[in-house]
Amino acid sequence: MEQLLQQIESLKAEIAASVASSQEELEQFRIKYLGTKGLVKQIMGEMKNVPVESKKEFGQILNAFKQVAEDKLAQLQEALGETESVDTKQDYTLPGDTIAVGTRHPLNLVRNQMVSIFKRLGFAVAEGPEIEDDWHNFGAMNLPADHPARDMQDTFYVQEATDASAAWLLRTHTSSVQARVMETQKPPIRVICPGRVYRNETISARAHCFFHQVEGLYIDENVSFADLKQTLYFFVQEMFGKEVKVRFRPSYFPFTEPSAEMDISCQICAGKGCNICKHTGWVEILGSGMVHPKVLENFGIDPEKYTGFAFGMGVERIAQLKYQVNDLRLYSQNDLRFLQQFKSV
Ligand code: 2NM
Repeated sequence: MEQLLQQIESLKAEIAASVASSQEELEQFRIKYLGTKGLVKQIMGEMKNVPVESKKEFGQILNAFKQVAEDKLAQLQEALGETESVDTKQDYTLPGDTIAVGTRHPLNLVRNQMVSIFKRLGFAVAEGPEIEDDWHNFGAMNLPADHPARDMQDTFYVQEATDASAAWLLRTHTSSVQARVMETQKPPIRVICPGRVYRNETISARAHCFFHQVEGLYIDENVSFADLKQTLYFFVQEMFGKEVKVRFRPSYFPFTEPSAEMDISCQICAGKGCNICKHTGWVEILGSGMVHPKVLENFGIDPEKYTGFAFGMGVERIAQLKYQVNDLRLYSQNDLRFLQQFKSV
């Protein structure tokens, strides 16, 4: 009995001096003192050898001993929990977890920029269907029935017809949207039409069966070719910077007269000569002209009273010059190594 009391006292001292610097050490402490084969249980087993008159007193001593072990376990657990949480879980000075954010498609970035420049000049935005009838895509645009653009080789027909004017097709330019604007609105008209267009081309680095356009149309009294030039000059300066040089070359489109194409100084080599500009220092970026009187007449707009200019350009081309994209296919392959380079929103 005396021996047992001494053992309890020394174990209490041992418990008081115990430390646990990890969950493992804490568990070892629990097993040693409070486990099913632990010291507390072992000493409680000695109860049967204690004389009857001492049982009550010894029982109290044992309970107090067990309490000491349990209190210490709780204390060690709390201490360990606190240090652990400070180290990892609740350190508010740690940097936050990064969330993967998507990127805008380069064609959308450039399209948005183009649209916002023309909006500042007072242009409204119009959109229309990608499946069109022959009239809105070709007929109204002064493309004669035998024009090569109408050929199966160039145009995707959704539904052919013996009478060409009854055919359905994938629009080959967004002029079809401008046709719908002229059909429903009276001058003054000032719109841009961004959108996807389709042409039956073999896919390569330089050609694709679909691409994106922004076309513009401005009809009012006294709209001149000088207005056309100044509008487009403003656009490229906003798009590429004040240093950009421009030149206009005479051209031909069935829906404009006169017609012109506009070149800008090469944005890749600054005019020194490279593959993109074929060593000329100039790159073509758009077609334009004064709206053909027949086109105006098709929509009941009097060409004696009103004049207009129109232009069309490819978003892929502008994006190529801005981001040096040398293969058109990159725009539609969804390769994340390409797309993730465009971080701006
Ligand atoms: C171009 C080039 C020149 C154009 C003409 C018209 C409309 F509707 F007024 F007839 N819309 N777009 C046009 C003119 C488009 O793209 C190269």
